Amino acid sequence: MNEIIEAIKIATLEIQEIIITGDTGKSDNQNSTGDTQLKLDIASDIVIEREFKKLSCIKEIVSEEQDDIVKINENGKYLIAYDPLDGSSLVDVNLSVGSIYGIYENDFTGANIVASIYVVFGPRVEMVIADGKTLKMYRLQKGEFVYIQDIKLEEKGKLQAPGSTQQCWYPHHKTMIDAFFADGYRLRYSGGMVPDLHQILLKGGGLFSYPGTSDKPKGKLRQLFEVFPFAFTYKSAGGQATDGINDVLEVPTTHIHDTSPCFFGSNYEINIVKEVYSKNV
Ligand code: FDP
Repeated sequence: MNEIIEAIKIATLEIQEIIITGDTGKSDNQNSTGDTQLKLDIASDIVIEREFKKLSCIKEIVSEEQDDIVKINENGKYLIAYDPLDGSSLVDVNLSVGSIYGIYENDFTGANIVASIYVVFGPRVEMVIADGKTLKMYRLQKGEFVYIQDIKLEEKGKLQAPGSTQQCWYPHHKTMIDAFFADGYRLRYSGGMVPDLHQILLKGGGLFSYPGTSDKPKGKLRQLFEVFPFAFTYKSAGGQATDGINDVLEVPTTHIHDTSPCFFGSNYEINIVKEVYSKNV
C-alpha cells in the first residue's frame, strides 16, 4: 500500500503543475459517461496511469476517463479505480478540484474496497487517506506531504451540499432538503464533490447528497471512482454513506461505469435520509 501512496504523491505533484500551467480547453473526446473530456482530464490521467504501471503490486486499474480496465500484473494484489481530475471544469474559474482513488482487492465492488485516497487542489494541496478505521490528512509543504491531523466527524453537522437539478428532485427529497435548511443548516455547494465533501469532513459534519432524480434515477456520480471511495472515507471518519436505503458499499455493480444515488454525512443526517427514503421507495 505504501508504494501506491508514494506513486499518488508523485502523480499529485505533476497534476498540480498541469492545473497551474495546462490548457483548460475541451478535447474532441467524450468519456464513457458522455462528458466531454477536458485536456486537463486527459493529461492528469496519463500521469496517473504511467505511475501505476510501474508497480507490481497492482493487478488492474480503471480510470473514469477510459472505457476499459487496464491490466498491469496478473499476480498483483490491488485493483485501483480513479478519477484523475474530478470537477475539472472548475479549474478555469479557479475553484478547487480533486483526484479520487479507490483501492480494491479481488474485484471492483463496494464490498471489496480496502482503502481510499483523495487529493484536494485548492489554495493548499491536501491528501486524505482512509484505511477503514482512521482518516488521516496530509498537506503539501515544500514538496513533502506533512501529516496534519486525523479527521473525525461529529454526530451532527451544520452544512449541507445538495447536488443535482432541483426541478428533477422527487417531492420527498425536496421536503427533506428543505427540512434541513429549516433546522439551520447552511448551504455549501461548489460543484466539485472533492472540496464539498472535504469541507463537510473538516467542519465537523453535515450532508452531501446526489440523489436519483426524475431524469437520472440512478444519479450521476460513478460508483467505482467517486461513490465507493468517498463512502469508505466517510465511514473511516465515523460517518455513513447510503443510497437512501442501504449502505452504498452494498449496492451491486454491473458495469465499471455504473452510477448510484448517494448520500454522505455524519450519523444524524444519514439516519434522517434513511428514514425518509425507506418510506418513499
Ligand atoms: P463534474 O461533472 O464537474 O466533474 O464528478 C461529477 C461532478 O463534477 C462532481 O464533482 C460534482 O459534485 C457534481 O458533478 C456536480 O454536478 P451537478 O452540477 O449536477 O450538481
